[in-house]
Amino acid sequence: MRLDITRRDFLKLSGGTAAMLGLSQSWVPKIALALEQAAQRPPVVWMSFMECTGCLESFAKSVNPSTADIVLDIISLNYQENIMAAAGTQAEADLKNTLDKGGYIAIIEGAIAVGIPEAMMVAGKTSLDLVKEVTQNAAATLCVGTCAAYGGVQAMKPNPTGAKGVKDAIGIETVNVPGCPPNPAHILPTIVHYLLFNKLPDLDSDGRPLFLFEQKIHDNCERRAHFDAGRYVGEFGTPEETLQYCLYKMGCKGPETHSPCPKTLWNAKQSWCVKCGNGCIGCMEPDFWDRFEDFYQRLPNVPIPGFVGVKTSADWVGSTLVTATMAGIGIHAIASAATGRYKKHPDIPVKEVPKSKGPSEGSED
Ligand code: FSX
Ligand code: SF4
Repeated sequence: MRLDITRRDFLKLSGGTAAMLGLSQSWVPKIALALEQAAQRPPVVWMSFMECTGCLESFAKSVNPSTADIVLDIISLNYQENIMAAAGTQAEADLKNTLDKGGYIAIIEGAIAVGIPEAMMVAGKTSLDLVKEVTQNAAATLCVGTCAAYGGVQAMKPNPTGAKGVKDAIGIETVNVPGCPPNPAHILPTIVHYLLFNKLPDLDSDGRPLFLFEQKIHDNCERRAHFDAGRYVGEFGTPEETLQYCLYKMGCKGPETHSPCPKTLWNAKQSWCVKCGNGCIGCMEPDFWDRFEDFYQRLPNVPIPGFVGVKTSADWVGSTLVTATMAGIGIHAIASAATGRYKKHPDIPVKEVPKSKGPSEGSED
């Protein structure tokens, strides 16, 4: 075993990885073994195309394990333009050797210029040619970041270069770990899954590992109880913000974004967007630059749990919950109100919103 990280850190890493993979702690020794056996560390070639290098920045800030631990002990990073030791002809030779041998993991960062290939060139080759070359003999292709996965900011309308994610650009299957930037805590477990089971993880319809991206931000958000109770921040700088009410009205895209951010957290598990007080901008979703164009505009319709078959706005449910609570009726009654049944009963006021001087609950703005 060539691991230089301390045994304590190593077991912590294995334990944390087991949790991320949804495995019991009894898997920790197997994960440890898989990582140890990565003494034949899997060769990795990391290529960057149209992007801002935020993905590598994020990866470079990895802790537990640190970037150095990953690069020196867990994988064999044979080519990465920003952090590799080799340069010039030596670097090109390393790349060619790895590609010729095959069986490596290709990590792609950044979008591919498909419409105008010359818009993105490295050493005289277009990104379209390079991505074909680098993925041709790969055992697996991992797209790191929303740009490589789905096109990202370059593909935003009007998309002048015809930018696309790798799958759409060259028609190969990819494992996508999106995010703008992606979380290093999502990248490593994806690689470990491959080492452990010798196959790619099950993916959702957007190519994301299901063990990470099956649930939505909204499913695990620490402010969810406020959402369900109809308590929202309606404006920054208000008591509702201080009370850390739900950010739905401030444009939070958590109800439509698949990601484990509230569980994995960021920056050595210190925080994440919603905890910092800003709504989720949906950066793990395809086309989020266009689909969620105004990050501070509330989502028009959000499904409310417990209201089977009802899709209504949280504005309306917020006010209805408060009114219904005041009227002493329960959740089923509120569901009935949501389906319109109470419209026949004018005695039950479902739309009146009580005014309060303190932090409002479900207030209309
Ligand atoms: Fe894209 Fe990565 Fe956003 Fe930037 O390289 S996912 S623009 S954080 O850096 O590709
Ligand atoms: Fe959390 Fe956003 Fe959902 Fe509110 S809308 S509970 S802030 S994810």
